[in-house]
Amino acid sequence: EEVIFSGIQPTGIPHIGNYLGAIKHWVAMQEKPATIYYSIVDMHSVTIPKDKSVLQNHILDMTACLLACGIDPKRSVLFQQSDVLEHSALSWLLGCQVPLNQLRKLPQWKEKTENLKHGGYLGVFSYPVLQTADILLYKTTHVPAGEDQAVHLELTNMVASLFNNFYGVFFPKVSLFSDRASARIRNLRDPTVKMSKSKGGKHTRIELTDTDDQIVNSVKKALTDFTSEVTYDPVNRPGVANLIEIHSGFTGLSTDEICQNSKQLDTGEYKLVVADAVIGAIRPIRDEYLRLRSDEGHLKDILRLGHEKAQETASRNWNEIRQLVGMTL
Ligand code: AQP
Repeated sequence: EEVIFSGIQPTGIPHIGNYLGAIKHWVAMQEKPATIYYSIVDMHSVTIPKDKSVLQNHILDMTACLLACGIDPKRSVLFQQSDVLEHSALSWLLGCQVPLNQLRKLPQWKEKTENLKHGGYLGVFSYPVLQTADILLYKTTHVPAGEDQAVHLELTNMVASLFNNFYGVFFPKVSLFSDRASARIRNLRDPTVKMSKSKGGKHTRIELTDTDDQIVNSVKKALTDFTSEVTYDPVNRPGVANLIEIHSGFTGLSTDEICQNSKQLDTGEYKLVVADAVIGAIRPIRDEYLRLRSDEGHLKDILRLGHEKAQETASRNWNEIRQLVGMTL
């Protein structure tokens, strides 16, 4: 049986990178005959602590956004990670078999600790282990996520086989489902880094709730280069390639088709075509978000229902894991 799991941090309104790299596929996967879990991973988001009300609002924002994008709570179990304590329990157990050198190698850790005198935080260091537990707790077989997650999935499979080898086969092999073309949308002002919810200022990203004007403005300000033709060359023209990938993600056109169709345009004119495609796709999401966000009671009900369903599987699997390990008498 196919089990799909993926998570997103409540660290702000999701941007078009989150949408094209992950959420779009989450929605599409609901057509499959699979059991599906989508988690708002608040435990991960507290690796960078924030005010209490900020986190609360971000959780509700994310819930409303995911529903507005088409996550259907009847098809998918949509839940808040910290509601299910077994994530932390399994994380501990798996962490006991994770070699530190594997974690030290991960790009995430290197980036976030570079300038810290005290050497960095334990939560940031071990968060890939918690992520591994998130996935394995539901005996997941497929994870739809951006390409940046490939190294973490490798770790997940490594940890799963360490466990399986020692305690007996329990966890299945996990595959990453990632769409190459839109797997890594870049920061609009600096196409050498990825678009991010919490890093980078104004006009570096397009959020799913941006107004039409904000979208046009951000696309117009996107960093390109001094060549006026529209060509797809991610190595030498990363800014233009990023716009083409965004355009492709929202229209389904291939990068070749886009370049063919844009032969008469310079990059300035092409930006307006891209902005139009983004606006067309985002407007209904934004409208639905605003409608849903005004009813917090409804959002909380959906998370409560998701918790009940996720908890059922989590409790059952955790119990079996405890038996395998010898923790039940
Ligand atoms: N730029 C991106 N392009 C494609 N996919 C992306 N994802 C993130 N950024 C891009 C995918 O979105 C999903 C959710 O990500 P997350 O919330 O767990 O955290 P993140 O990867 O750290 O994303 P952000 O937007 O950069 O958040 P912050 O700023 O909080 O760190 C994942 O599937 C990810 O692959």
